[in-house]
Amino acid sequence: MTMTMDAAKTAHKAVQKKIAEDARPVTEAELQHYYDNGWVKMERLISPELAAEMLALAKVEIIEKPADNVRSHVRDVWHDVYNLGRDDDIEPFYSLTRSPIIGRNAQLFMRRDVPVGLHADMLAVKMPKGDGPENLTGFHQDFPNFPLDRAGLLTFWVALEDMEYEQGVMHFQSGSHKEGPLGRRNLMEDARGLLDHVPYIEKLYPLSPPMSLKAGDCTVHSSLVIHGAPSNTTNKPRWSYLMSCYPGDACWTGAPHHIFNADAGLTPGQPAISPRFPIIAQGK
Ligand SMILES: O=C(O)CCC(=O)C(=O)O
Repeated sequence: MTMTMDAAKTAHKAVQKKIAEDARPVTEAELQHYYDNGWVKMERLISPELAAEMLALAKVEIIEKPADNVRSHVRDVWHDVYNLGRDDDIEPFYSLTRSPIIGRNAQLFMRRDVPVGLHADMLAVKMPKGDGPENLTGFHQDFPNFPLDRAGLLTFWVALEDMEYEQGVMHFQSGSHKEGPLGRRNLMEDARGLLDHVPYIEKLYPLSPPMSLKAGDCTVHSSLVIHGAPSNTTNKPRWSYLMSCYPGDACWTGAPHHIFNADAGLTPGQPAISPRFPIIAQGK
């Protein structure tokens, strides 16, 4: 039986209340770490229980449903499923992607009180060695892949299950966000990726130490920090869920793009606000 619109709204409200009590605000120390390094680890952004609920649904998406090449892809580096929360109304993804706590955290990371838009969410699962896409994510910046005129875009990368570095937890050239945009590289290109083009970076900005994460922990990274992830060399999948946000004062440059474009109702030179991208924090 299909849910009526009212029933769906009531169901979303209940989950929103649960998430309001579950997700936590960023601390001052975490903000400072992010400003200094371009990334930060936040322990227990969400509870292990909420992460477990999401993991159960992620397993259905990745293991039981075929990749359909529209929102789900088997690539070299992972098996992904796009926009479960943004577009598919699937709880608790729907309410987490719209959580005012996540929105305010993003605004504080962006360092200005502008509206925050959610342009994508995604499961990105590196499979166990020998059992699907497990390859490393080459070093890259995200910013050069977006046709937006200013910085601020960032990603929350949430562990849905405890994971060791060897499963493919992300790493960062700490502080490299201060260099600005360094060029567009394909993240599946090769191990060193962008680093081969800017070798001085490694001398100036150290690679973050190998991290392990507990279910519900996350890393947050700026679109300007150089980052990547090792391949999964273990026999367990890397169950990660990503939410990417952009600053609502950023204008679409008009360059062709699969997310920010005229189909989303955007106009070149105007703020990239569209009904397609939920606004998860209001400007002040
Ligand atoms: O999950 C990964 O391996 C990399 C993710 C990434 O590059 C990103 O979120 O920008």
